Amino acid sequence: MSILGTRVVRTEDPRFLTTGGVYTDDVRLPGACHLQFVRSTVAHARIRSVDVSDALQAPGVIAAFTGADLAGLPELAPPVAGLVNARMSQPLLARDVVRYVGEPVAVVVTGGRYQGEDAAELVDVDYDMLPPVVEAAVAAGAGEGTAEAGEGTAEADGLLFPMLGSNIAASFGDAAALRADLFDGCEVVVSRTIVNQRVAPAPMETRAAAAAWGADGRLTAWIPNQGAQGTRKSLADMLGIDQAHIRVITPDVGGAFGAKFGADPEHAVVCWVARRLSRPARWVETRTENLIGMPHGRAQRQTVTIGGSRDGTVTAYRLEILQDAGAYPRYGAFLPALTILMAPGPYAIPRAEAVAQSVVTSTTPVGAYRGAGRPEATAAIERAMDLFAAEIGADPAEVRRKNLLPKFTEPHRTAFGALYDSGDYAAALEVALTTAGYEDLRDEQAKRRASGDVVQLGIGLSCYVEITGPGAEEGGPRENATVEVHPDGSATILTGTSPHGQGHATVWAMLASDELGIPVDKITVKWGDTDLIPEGGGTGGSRSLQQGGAAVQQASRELIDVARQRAADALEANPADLAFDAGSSAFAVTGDPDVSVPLARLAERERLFVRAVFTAPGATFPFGTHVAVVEVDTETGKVVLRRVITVDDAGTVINPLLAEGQRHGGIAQGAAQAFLEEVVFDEDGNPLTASFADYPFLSATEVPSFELADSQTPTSYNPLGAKGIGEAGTIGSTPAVQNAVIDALAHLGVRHIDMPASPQRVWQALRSAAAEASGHRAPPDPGRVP
Ligand code: MCN
Repeated sequence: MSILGTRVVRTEDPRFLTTGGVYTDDVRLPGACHLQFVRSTVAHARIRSVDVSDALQAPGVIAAFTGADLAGLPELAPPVAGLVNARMSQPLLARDVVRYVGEPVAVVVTGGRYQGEDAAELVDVDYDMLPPVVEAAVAAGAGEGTAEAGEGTAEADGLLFPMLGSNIAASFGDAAALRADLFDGCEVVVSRTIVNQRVAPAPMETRAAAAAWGADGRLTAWIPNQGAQGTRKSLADMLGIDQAHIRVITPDVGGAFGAKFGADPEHAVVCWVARRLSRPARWVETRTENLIGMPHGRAQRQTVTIGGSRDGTVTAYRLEILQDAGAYPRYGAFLPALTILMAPGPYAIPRAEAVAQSVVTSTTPVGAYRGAGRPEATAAIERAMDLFAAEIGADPAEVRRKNLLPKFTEPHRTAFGALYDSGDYAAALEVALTTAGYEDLRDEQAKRRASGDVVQLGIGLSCYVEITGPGAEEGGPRENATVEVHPDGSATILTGTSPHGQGHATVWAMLASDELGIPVDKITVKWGDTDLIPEGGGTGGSRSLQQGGAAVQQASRELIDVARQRAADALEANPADLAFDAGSSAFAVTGDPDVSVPLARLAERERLFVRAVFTAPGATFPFGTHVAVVEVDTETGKVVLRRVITVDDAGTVINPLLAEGQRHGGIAQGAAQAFLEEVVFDEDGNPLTASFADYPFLSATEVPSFELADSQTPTSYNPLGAKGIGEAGTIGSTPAVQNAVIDALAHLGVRHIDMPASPQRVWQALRSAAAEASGHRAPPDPGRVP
């Protein structure tokens, strides 16, 4: 009987729960020196000088380096060449100009671990202040007509890279070509600018690195990452050396959430220092450094316009995006491309268009963060659907029901070029509503409204479709796996994916076990060592099971083919007369089961392994519906999340325990964006959320037990029938919770509250609505302080 689809418990956990993991900071590296970065304390300034002479006298200091020392090294180039302005690259240590608070300016190297913090204080950086550009909208407008701006004047105009004449890092679509007649014929048109705020990935393990150069001139770098092979490439690019000279090892990773792909300038500096000083070097950042230095997520301002008829049919939708890319374009600058791709979501909207601009600002760079571009698309369309429903006085569930794409089993091409593989969006909505007891919830809400209860009930919906496993590889996205059977009856799997909480060691073993009949606990899964596994796409975009898992299955099947020939030789039989029985993990002659040979025995004389590459025809499109139920105190503005009910259809589920764990984590993370988390800068570009005292994140006490309904619509894009589940939670839950908060207050005239729906924002929205109802203007919003 197959173990696929069963709740096999994580084989990873006994180690984590007993001896604990081995994180980068735990890697033993005798004689290593320690790095402490000196970071910019101002958002935008020209560097007049950096004086490290006092720091060099401090106890334990071995060396100190500035941007000038690294002048010969390449810079960190923006990703996605051709789409993002390649000239907005980041020097490994700032040279002439700093562009955000936290930017590495110098590095102090010490023998003892904690000596660097004091020594770094002694580094004297003389800044010539330049005006910071904190707001993306201001950044977008700066530099118009100053293409040939002279030195100094352009900076005064608010340009981060004056020689480029503009802060625009990337543009998607042509804003000038937006159709003037898009909303013609609509009975109702609603438009609103909404904020998908900047959030911090805040992994439990901050960024770190350890590096040592061998006598052979090769570098070994231990870095927590989402794909050793991608990290090796980033390091090679920044250090200006060939990838063959680098070995990247991935120790245990304490959370990544999209933010540990590739490598950051700090990682490259650690490697450079180790070479320069001819001794191992290591670095681990503090929580504050992490909150201001690790690329943030989201950071979009969206203008949604939605139009249709009073019967609830949506006929036109427009999405205009302003992406804050932060000081140096990272993946954040490119993410609007994914937002646009998924703009219409699961709906059949006859006319839809979307455009975006990414701009640089004097703030921490923005990167990929769980969902990366897709949660922003869902948030926009789901808020728009509710705005439209409110305008026509319709039930939000009814409006969605009316506009969802009908069930399809053949791929469906959207107007934005996405090829949805399979979907039944209406079924997901109905299952979610039934599981939630939607009608009863509406009754309860009506009662509370009628009685004027101080605590009102809100019900929020979010229907989504997302893209998982996208890839630009020619021929289709792919991943490799090697499966080897050993003579002692155990097996080893090498994978190009890089789990950091997703449980691949368990599931990859399940997939091989299912084919080979070797027990899960006798299968070891290895990843994250570029010498052992030179190629691999890593873990991100919820690609791992559908490509990496499929490769494991494929390699296992091909291994049986290889073994069959050896079994035929051993048994002196015709290969075609042999049957492999996974139950006993042995080949036997058909009709004569006593003539058999165990699989493991076939590995005795010669190694028995197969490396396979699985290539997918394309990305897959998981979908679902989330329902959130909140209580909102209308006197204090406090939001309490009461229930979250979700349908997350990721095709065939291989291990429900792990898939549910992924949903739980994602839902919590997404909900936190809706009512809690926000990275805030003041008008000078100073980060105000630089510690966990100021940057709140969700704990188990703020969330209810999640109610997960099952739904599995297999995809034909891989033999497993699986789509990705790793990001679904963050995509569905955020708009559901936000919509629920607003829904609780809809009868009081509230139409929108930007995230996070903090007590202050909720209270302010109630006050504005009350003032509007009584014909008075509300006093101005006291500000976007969380
Ligand atoms: N799975 C399954 N059946 C399916 C789909 C998935 O059983 N139909 C299982 C898989 O076998 C795997 C897990 O669910 O064990 C997730 O698989 P998949 O959806 O392929 O996603 P990835 O493994 O590629 O994970 C990436 C995704 C992303 S992009 C982010 S960001 C993220 C996330 O996973 N960051 C995480 N989950 C995280 N979980 C933890 N603990 N920490 C992070 O940093």
